Amino acid sequence: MTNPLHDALLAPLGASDTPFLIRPDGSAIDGTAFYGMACRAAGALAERGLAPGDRLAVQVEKSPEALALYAGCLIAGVVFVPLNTAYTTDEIAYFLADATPGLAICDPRMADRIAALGTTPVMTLDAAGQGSFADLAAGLPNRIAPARRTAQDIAALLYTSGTTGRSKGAMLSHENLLSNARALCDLWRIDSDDVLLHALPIFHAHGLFVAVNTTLLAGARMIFLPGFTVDAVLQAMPRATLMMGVPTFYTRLLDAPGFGADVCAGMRLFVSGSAPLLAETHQKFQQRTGHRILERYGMTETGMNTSNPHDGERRAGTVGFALPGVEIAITDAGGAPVPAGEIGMIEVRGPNVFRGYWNMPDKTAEELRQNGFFITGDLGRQDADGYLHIVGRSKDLIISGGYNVYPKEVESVLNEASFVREAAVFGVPHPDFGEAVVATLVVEPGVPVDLPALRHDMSGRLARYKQPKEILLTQSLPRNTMGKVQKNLLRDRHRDLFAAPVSGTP
Ligand code: MCA
Ligand code: AMP
Repeated sequence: MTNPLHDALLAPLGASDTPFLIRPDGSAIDGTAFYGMACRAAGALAERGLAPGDRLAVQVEKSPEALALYAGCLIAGVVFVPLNTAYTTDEIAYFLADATPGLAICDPRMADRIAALGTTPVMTLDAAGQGSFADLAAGLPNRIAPARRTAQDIAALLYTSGTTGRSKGAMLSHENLLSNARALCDLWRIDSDDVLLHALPIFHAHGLFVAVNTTLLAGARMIFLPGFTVDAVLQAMPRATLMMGVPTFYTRLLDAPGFGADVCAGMRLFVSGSAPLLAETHQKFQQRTGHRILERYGMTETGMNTSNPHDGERRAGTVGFALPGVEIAITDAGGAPVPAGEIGMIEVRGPNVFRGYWNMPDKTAEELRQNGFFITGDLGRQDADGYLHIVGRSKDLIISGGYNVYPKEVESVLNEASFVREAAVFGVPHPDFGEAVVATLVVEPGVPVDLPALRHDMSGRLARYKQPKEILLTQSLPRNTMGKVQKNLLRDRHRDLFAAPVSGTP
């Protein structure tokens, strides 16, 4: 192989005249046309001086052209660095300084602000696939020789939020991505007859690698929606066979009166992940549609680790078994395996485990053991039949609608307000997002409280989904004898803040 991901995922498209991407209006882009778009993108990166191993930062709306940027990077050997479209300029500044990309491609609305950072040359691509990058690519050849890459070369750098508030770039190799796509195609029986209903964002591992790489490897096709809306998904579902989503997708569908077995008649598989799927949602979904959602478990650093079976029992409230080739260990504080059935830290080893954090050897050493096991920060246990149950997290993390929020990052921004003596950020149950971000502030005596100003400040600095859905004021925070804020008590105290009837109740 000269370039593992190109050869396995993209080269077959170059000779395919069947549809690959289907737009919401039903118009299609066939394999050859998409391969041409990817080659032109690769050519444009070379024109801009990017060489194999250089990074490309991308913050653009979802579109076929945006996906062609990813494919173009694979062809050019350029490391793809996708960024959430919700990130503010402040957040982007950090990623550009850390990844030092040779080019940033962004929506025209962000271009001036990103250019003003002065760190990175900027080109544009809008939601319709237009912009200065598209103009440059348009005139270039439909074919280009793929750059030589080895299985260990880095294909993508994906940022995950860090417990200390600083995001970490997970380096993912060709082998990481390809081995995971192979395991999933096999396990979920994805083949060229499949039509994936793609409504996830393509700047995270779920929508990009789990969904797109498996579709490419299987020679399948995708109905490519710009985002998730219940109406668009209901409209497209009768033409699809497979959907992957976060739990919020499924609870929102269950809330839609038009959703039921009829719409799902052509579907063969629904997959859920990125956040816990309530057993209740699993059961309601089965009652309403006859389908048992297949839940799986993964991380940015590892891709997918475990999955419920395609053919055997899909057990609600569990994430199934280790993928073929992947090992799971449940360990105690010292890293030794706990007795069978007991709760411990979930550790993962296999060809899916990333190459380390970009520029952060110390963080890598903390989380990736010498023996190859990655310490996930998730707590779990295996039941008597071997199904893995995720029972909690040792990391202080909130997962809201499938997006990760590290409280520390939000607390740092809140603590800067003059009237805030101390902030504590935690997650509480939310009927739509699973968990919602809540902040409790201890107020500085004598300083006037100005919540609108605080919210305004946050909106320039933190992506919308990280901003607290509720801000509460308090006299003091509960602490343990060591002086540490007891977030579990705060969570318990405020767990009914967003209480509402469970989604999907008939
Ligand atoms: C939007 N908002 C959110 C979220 N999304 N707030 C909290 N959590 C969120 N996830 C904000 C909006 O800015 C808006 O704020 C308000 O909430 C309502 O927005 P709404 O229109 O309802 O949101 P939406 O645009 O419909 O988005 C909801 C969504 C989206 C479709 C669930 O969040 C989504 O696509 N999530 C998928 C995330 C994902 O792909 N995760 C995979 C990570 P306001 O009203 O104040 O303006 S990869 C991963 O975790 C690993 C590898 C794995 O295992 O998969
Ligand atoms: P990320 O850092 O965005 O890749 O998020 C990874 C985290 O999402 C994992 O460490 C888990 O805490 C969580 N996660 C992913 N899938 C599931 C699942 N099926 N059930 C519970 N948590 C999950």
